[in-house]
Amino acid sequence: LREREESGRRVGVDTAGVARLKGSGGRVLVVDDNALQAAKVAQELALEHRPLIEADPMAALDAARGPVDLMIINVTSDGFDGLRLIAQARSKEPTRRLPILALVDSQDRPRLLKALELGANDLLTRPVDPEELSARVRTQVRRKRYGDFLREKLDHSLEMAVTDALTGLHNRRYMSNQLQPLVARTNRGGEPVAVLVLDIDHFKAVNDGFGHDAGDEVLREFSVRLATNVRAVDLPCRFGGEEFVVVMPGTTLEDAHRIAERIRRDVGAAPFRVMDGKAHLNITVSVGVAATMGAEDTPEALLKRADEGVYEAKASGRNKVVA
Ligand code: GH3
Ligand code: MG
Ligand code: MG
Ligand code: MG
Repeated sequence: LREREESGRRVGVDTAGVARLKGSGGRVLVVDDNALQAAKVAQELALEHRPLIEADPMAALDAARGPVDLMIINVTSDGFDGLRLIAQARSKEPTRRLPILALVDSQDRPRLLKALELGANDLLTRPVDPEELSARVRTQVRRKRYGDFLREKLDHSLEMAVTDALTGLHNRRYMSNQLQPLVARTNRGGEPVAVLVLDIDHFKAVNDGFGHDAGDEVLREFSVRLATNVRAVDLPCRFGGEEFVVVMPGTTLEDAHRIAERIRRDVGAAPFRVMDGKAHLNITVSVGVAATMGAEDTPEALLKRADEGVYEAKASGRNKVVA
């Protein structure tokens, strides 16, 4: 009875300090309603890891969505179905890839095999041998850490591949990838797509007069004003140099023109503060606007028309929007 009462409680063993000392400590969720067995396992783990005991499988599944590196699940419990818990953890994110050790009786071949079949990464047999526990847990925690590391690196690389390093806006590659399917959808009878091409006026004079770093600061501040003046659905990108593009899904030429005008005004409204306030520069921008026409339009043709707008704006005195 006492064991049952205890089992309902969640017992956290505070070993964060020890784990940090050793560097590689994992957060290990021990899912077991056998309180004595769970406490023994946790105590053993606490030498190197941060164990947490959970007697209830639903609460465990919930906890496993948090910062956990490994679950040890008792699959021989009378109180809950450990095999079912493995299946549930494997069936959806974010526990799909979470390492699982199944705690099982070595003679219980059917459950042992079932646990592996459902996706347990390894087994622990009862009674638990401390050295075996330590070795198997360490292997799983290492694997998990390395997997997390690779995934983070991959996410970062993917992000970098579509981001402009100077401004944090999307880059030209990303813009092209997004524009292609949008124009294709328009051609199948979908809503229109508009683009803006923006080119900062006399930008070379900024570099020549105040240095390349001041030029970079202008590009960053310009990006902020650009991004804050478009809608959430719009995609502001740095096309290269001092040239920017905004892709506007579901936008008519008239609406795009209005937004372009708003951007042009905001850029010219207040000087750009650069070099820690040592200089305040009046910046203007020329903008070309185009929207999809007919069913045969292409991203290249669309951008070319917007580019012609920029050329016209430059030729007629700059600081203008031309559709
Ligand atoms: P216009 O009004 O006709 O557009 O004149 P402009 O001076 O803006 O145009 P131009 O194409 O002659 O000059 C663009 C300059 O932008 C030249 C180039 O050195 C500079 N530039 C391109 N990329 C960067 C960058 O990343 N940082 C800085 N600081 N300057 C850049
Ligand atoms: Mg240019
Ligand atoms: Mg130019
Ligand atoms: Mg320019």
